[in-house]
Amino acid sequence: MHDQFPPGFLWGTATASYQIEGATAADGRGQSIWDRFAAMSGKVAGGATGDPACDSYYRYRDDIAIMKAMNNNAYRFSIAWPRVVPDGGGTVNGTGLDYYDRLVDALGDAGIVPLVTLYHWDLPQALQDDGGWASRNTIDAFAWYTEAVTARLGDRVKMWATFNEPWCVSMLGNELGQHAPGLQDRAVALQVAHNVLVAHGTAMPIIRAHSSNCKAGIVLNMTPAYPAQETEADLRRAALANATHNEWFLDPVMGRPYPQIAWDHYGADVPEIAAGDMGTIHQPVDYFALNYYTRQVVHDPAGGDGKPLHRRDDANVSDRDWEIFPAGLTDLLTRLYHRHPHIPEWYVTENGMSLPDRLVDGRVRDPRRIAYLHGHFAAVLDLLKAGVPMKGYFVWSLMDNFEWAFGYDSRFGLAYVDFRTQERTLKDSGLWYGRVAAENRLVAP
Ligand code: IFM
Repeated sequence: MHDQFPPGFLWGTATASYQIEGATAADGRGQSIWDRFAAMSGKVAGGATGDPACDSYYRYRDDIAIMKAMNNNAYRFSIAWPRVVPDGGGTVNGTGLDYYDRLVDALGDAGIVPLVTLYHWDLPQALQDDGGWASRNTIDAFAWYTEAVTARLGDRVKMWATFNEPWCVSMLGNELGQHAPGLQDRAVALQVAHNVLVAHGTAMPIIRAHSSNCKAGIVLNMTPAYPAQETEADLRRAALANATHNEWFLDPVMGRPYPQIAWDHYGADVPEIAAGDMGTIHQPVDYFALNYYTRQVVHDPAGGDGKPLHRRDDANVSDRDWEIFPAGLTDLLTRLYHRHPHIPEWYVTENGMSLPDRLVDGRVRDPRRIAYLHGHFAAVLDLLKAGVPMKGYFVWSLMDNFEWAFGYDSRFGLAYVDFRTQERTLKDSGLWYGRVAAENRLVAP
């Protein structure tokens, strides 16, 4: 049937440790760069921090109950490095690992496949004090941490991602200063980006050594750039935006050099590349994992009215001002699949919409989120028709959580969280998603 997904399709949600766990001082956890950053005045809306977030360190069974209520068969979460190696590179904290042991076992009991991300932004502060990702010592520390995690969980976890969204790790945190560690230095940001990719390549064989027959890869966030007009200037601008935001991270993973147009654009800020780095980065991946939310529409300010356009004025947008554009998902993955047809499995590892949800009489009506997801699931059906081997979809997010610099004001969850009581309530979108997952087909909104 045309609205049916293939048997075995993974339907899940995604979260990240700092965004949901809380318990930032429990059981020997060390400080992360997000603890430090959030404590600084003016960095996070409302002065919010990741404590207690959704208190998932203690309430993970409630979280799994929500997954079950949505008939999910998969869950993507991340591990907090400072729980496992509190000072980044030294002693492994077995008690911190115990938490993930319990979580993985409970997911197994519930019949839910875990996809574990090793790094979703909570770098141990001790490593940042030593230069952070701009220092190559952090690559070694990441290898050590990967070893500890995969040796403990590799028998049960068979899907691994090294990093979530290296663009955010490097550029948002070190060039734009909007995320931890809050630096504004392009040269540092580009060195961070390079070292993160080297750390990815270094970690891949370690994962495989401890987790036989696993699937391993990296999660990239891509925001495809479209020219505002088909002028030469706008087309060039779009090519540059695609190169800096998307291809800079994908190309080396796929064995290509950094895109020349971006390399030229960055001039003296380009990273130092040690002998052998590009080979290290280029490890075979078992899947392609894309986080897709929106597109960017770019315009050369010199070629028109003098202002850069980030979206069309008439665009349909979320409360974060992100244009809703499911066709971008189809365009992007079709193009990428033709370029990398050897990759056997393709996933959307994040997609979702922030809305100013309200709980009224025990119910959250969020038809716009349902329409958003419906549009993007339909895009996946189009991809399947076009022959792209789509294998699963992880909605961002399981529940409302700590949305980084936006604190708790930006709600992405399929479950509403009352942050005063920690009560979780499935939104209309979560109920609808439960039907999609149960029937494995695109249910009408
Ligand atoms: O909340 C984030 C997540 O941590 C990474 N991807 C985008 C989400 C929404 O902003």
